[in-house]
Amino acid sequence: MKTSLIIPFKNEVTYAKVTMEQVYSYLSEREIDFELVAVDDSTDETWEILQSFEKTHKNVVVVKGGNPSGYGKALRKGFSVASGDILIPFNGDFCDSLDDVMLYIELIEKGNDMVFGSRFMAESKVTDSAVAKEFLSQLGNMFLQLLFQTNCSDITNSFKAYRKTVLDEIKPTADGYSINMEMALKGIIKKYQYTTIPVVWSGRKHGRSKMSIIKAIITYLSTAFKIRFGID
Ligand SMILES: Nc1nc2c(ncn2[C@@H]2O[C@H](COP(=O)(O)OP(=O)(O)OP(=O)(O)O)[C@@H](O)[C@H]2O)c(=O)[nH]1
Ligand SMILES: [Mg+2]
Repeated sequence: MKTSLIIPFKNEVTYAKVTMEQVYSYLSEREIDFELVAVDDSTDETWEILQSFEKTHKNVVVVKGGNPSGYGKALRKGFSVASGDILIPFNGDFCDSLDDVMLYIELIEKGNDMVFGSRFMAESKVTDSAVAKEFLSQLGNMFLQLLFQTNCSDITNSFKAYRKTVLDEIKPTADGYSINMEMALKGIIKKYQYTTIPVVWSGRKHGRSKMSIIKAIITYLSTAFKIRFGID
């Protein structure tokens, strides 16, 4: 099966080259059938870095996101141009693990429709996280577990794998970060086969977060209730 990694970038001038190079060489060395889809909404030099990477590498697609920009819009744009059978959002600030990408691919190939990575399992390895943000995230995810009766302890994590056919059926609509929970929760409700594994996650070391916590909490809560009670 071919795997597309969808990598969103917004003003990640310190990460763009490093992330693309490391992901590309890791997957090439393992002879994975893959493509990298970078979706950019930057006002710094990130776009130029990505374009020059695209010119010198096979199986790399670099596209612009939406106007106005949004994380969810960027992922949807990436999904729409991706040619893989497995779609994996992978953060441009390189907080996710490539070894976990390999596990995701294996688990989808073994028959799962979706694979969720959790930062909150006993075997998860989380470093450099902002304590307050991690606490709120864990609390919010416990609430989601109860509301949706799922054993996934990290619904809001972006780093998951989906069969393309699942996302074609779900047709996510969120423009912001809540797209991650939208896809997972709608997939759970539609009874797709999924499994959750502990992941290795390390927080941003350069640049700035693009997420506003207050805005995210409000959007996450309203998205969760709408999905739970079928309001569209
Ligand atoms: N294309 C695009 N990418 C975005 C947008 N918003 C965020 N991103 C990227 O999505 C990824 C995740 O965003 P982050 O800002 O790291 O969010 P976060 O992980 O919650 O915040 P940190 O903990 O500070 O890393 C990064 O690679 C961003 O550059 C957007 O509107 N458009
Ligand atoms: Mg980040």
